[in-house]
Amino acid sequence: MSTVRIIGTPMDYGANRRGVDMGPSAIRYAGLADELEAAGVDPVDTGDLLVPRAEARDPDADPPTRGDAKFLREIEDVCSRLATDVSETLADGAFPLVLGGDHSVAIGSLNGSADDADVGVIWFDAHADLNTPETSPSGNVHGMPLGAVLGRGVFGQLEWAHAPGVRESSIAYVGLRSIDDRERELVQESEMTAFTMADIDERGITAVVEDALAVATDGTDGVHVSLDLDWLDPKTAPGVGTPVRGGVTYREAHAALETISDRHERDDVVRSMDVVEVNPILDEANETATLAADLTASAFGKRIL
Ligand code: B3U
Ligand code: MN
Ligand code: MN
Repeated sequence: MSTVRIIGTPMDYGANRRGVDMGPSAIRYAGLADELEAAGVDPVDTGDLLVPRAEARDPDADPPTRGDAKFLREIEDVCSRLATDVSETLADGAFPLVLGGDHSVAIGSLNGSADDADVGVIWFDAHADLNTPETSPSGNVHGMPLGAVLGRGVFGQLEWAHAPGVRESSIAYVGLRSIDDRERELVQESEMTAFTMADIDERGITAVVEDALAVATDGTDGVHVSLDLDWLDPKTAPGVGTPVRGGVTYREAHAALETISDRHERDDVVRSMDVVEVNPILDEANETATLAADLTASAFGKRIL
């Protein structure tokens, strides 16, 4: 039985409002470990990474190049430690499952996963998360994790952020529907593959995810799956920081993650995963965290029969 190491990262420094720091607790409370056992894997919870309190921060401490990314120093601190945990988990032969936190935690998980490997990425998200401090309209780092790992803009000088083992051509977005104007150009000019909600409408979720898997596995040592809960429609997942209408349904989301686990069962392709942006403060009866736990179980092979 494979071991899945759960690494909680209760950080909300990259988000525009508080609450996603409670995501790891909410997902655990929703029964993640039991769900994973039902999926046939052995979950080992290593607890939460220590995230420094915002009050402890010196607002003048950031060098000027970081001025347009809020809390970058704190995010560096957390993501550097997370990267170490993820790469050590892989070295131990276990599977790192990172619970966010806002999506900036993916800078840490991808740096860890791609520490010693070429890693493809499947990015389930309403957003492209490709900004840099230079292009961001908000300064929120949760809109920048892919810009960071690709070393775009100022991130090219930040070793903790840039992950050379992640190549643009090995990244596939699934379900994009909210992109800034500047970001749209960046996506179009890039070598990334972008499947929007329109592609899902037209071709069906399974065909789209199979194509995304083809992109992320081609010439790589494995795939990192990044699941932002705002990928789903807010009717299904109301407890997220930045809801955007028109997302995937409950059934489409399960079908997507089942497609991933079917492929994984055949070829052992998935090496790491994060589940991010669950905000229990904005939720109803922990619905979104429960969904996050269910979807994660589907990704690890839980089936109805
Ligand atoms: N693209 C916008 C909004 C955003 C990105 N990711 C989330 N929101 N969750 C930005 O601020 O970069
Ligand atoms: Mn995101
Ligand atoms: Mn998002």
